[in-house]
Amino acid sequence: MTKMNNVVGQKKSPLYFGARPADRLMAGSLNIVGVGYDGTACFRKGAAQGPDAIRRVSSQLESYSPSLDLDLVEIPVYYDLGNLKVSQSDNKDADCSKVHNAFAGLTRGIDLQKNHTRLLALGGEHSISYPFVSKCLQTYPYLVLIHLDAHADLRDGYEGHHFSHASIIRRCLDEFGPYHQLAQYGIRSGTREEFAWMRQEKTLFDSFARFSVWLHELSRKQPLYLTVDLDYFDPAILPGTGTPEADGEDFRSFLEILAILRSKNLVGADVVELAPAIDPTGNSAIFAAKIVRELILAFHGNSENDRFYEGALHD
Ligand SMILES: [Mn+2]
Repeated sequence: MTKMNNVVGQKKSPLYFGARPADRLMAGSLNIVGVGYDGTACFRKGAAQGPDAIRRVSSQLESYSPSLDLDLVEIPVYYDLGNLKVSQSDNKDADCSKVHNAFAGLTRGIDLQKNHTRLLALGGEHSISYPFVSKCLQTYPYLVLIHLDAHADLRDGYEGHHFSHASIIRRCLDEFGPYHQLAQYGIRSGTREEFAWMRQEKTLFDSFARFSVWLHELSRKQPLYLTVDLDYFDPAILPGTGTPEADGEDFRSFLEILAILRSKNLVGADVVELAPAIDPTGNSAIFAAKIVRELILAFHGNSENDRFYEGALHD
């Protein structure tokens, strides 16, 4: 059993560059929360070390993004709460429940929408997205879940685990209300049934051109949650993931997506499945830290957003 540090203040976890430490969710701000869990990873483990590997190299990056023309040192204060307390045992469903309970403790009584309190989760395997997405689905009846991944993740459980990293999107769909939407891009691996479902439900974009047009046409008020499984990227450029799939996306497509999302209403995001030890060059962790930088900046890319928050749309 591996014990991780509890949220905040742990001395062992470094902070993401520029973030202030916090021991609770900070209202009205972006809150980074790590979840170093990889209990259901079926092929190659190591994602438990993802959050701190990202933090450790983050200070080596430039704080300025030429793509977004934004700088980490110029945006409003953002916080890093450290890692949720997790455990890994033979009872994986119980371990996942502990992650969910730890997250529930962190967010109990918090109305994310009220002050536009935003979440950025660092995995960990993809199953850790569930409590974050679920909270945002509960908070925003019109949330759109945008899923960048090599894998469909639509199985109803995998290898006997209800909350497997291979079932994460299916688990999120369980929580969908009548107005929630799913949009998937980058998916190039899954079962015949998963692909049939995506075609039938029209959740999968198979061309970047169509995906970017769809993103552009989203209302600026529409609440969006972006889940980024790092195996979305070609394993030639980001080999440090547990289940790599050939023929992936490049960094450019991600930058173009964020260039659109910065002017939208991003309320939550996660970056998951970095398994740093699989890439002994260390490049994957640096790549992931840069992705996190772009995301932090994209959360702050629309200074006009504030005027939307008070009146809260759609409800
Ligand atoms: Mn994946």
